[in-house]
Amino acid sequence: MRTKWLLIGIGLLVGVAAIVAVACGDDDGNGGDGGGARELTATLSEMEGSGVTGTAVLTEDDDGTTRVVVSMEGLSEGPHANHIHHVTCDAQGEVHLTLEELQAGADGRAEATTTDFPEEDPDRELNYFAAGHYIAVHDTAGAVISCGNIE
Ligand SMILES: [Cu+2]
Repeated sequence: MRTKWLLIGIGLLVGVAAIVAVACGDDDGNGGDGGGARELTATLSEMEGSGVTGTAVLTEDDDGTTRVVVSMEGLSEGPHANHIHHVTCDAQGEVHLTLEELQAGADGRAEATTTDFPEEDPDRELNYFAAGHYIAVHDTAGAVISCGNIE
């Protein structure tokens, strides 16, 4: 009988230790600045086997608006539209903002930086994009060939 209770006690201790370990590992990586996020990222994955992948980094510009740098590879040569959309890649919401066009060279790579958020856009601060937005890159027909949620 004593052995049984001892085993239950050890089991409880191991369980509590596991919960504490998980809780302490929950670091969102945004740093301890106490304000909002200072950098957001999106990892863009290929859609429909396009082979197009990349990253987007959103940071706060000096004037308080958002700077968006999109870097892609695997693109067909030429221009590619890309946007910040509402909601998520799975939900495929409407366009919030058209980003600077990506111009892919023969190597399929392209990078575009957007800094000029329109004055009339009330939602141009970095924190606005911290939840519920994604970046989509399109082919010339408008189909989404790469997508990543901003987080
Ligand atoms: Cu789009």
